[in-house]
Amino acid sequence: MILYDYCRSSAAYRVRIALNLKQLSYQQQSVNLLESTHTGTEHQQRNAQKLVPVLSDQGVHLSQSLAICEYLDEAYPDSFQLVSGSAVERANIRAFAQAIACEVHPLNNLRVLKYLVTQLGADEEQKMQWYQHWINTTFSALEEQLSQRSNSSTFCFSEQPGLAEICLVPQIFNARRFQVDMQAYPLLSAIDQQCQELTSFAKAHPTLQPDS
Ligand SMILES: N[C@@H](CCC(=O)N[C@@H](CS)C(=O)NCC(=O)O)C(=O)O
Repeated sequence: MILYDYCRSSAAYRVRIALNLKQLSYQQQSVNLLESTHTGTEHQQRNAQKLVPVLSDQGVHLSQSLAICEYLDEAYPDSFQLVSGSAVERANIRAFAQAIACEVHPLNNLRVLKYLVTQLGADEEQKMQWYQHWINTTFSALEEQLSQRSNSSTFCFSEQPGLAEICLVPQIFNARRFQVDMQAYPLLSAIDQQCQELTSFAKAHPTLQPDS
């Protein structure tokens, strides 16, 4: 497998964690977002959306990090399952993951931030305000959701991490980069801390990637 990756891409970070949790070996090929390598024709042929990550497996290019994670569970069912439990538990895991991947991340993506600055004239402070606003909106809801759990499991929903933490940990990394006060989110922070202690998460950290 080849992962077309970029160290600080949170969507690619998700897939690195997923591959590590499933103990699937992969090569990494860097697509440098800061040098706009993702907008070139070579990467466009892998993904018409010109985004990372792309996973190449069995001669096919797969895009969209959540679809890739679900693919990995389906194509490699004998390895660790990223979405597991009853139908209700699986729906809860997917909902948590999507709250981050579909509600926060698209609003704070590089191209959106660039558009705010270059087309709409936002300054650095306004860009930061925008970023923090959308993180805080969803993190407040997720913190509240976790505080209402009937059991206080180590991870979001159980004693093992999965798709929910795969989305949460990279988003917290980004939140810290953009100076979001994570003290407001003790439950999310505690889960992040637990994840950092696991090799699968630690190895996927942006600072440890070949292109970092
Ligand atoms: N929903 C997509 C998001 C992919 C995405 O937005 N990737 C970002 C990096 S985290 C990217 O390639 N950004 C390039 C840009 O904004 O120009 C996924 O989950 O894979």
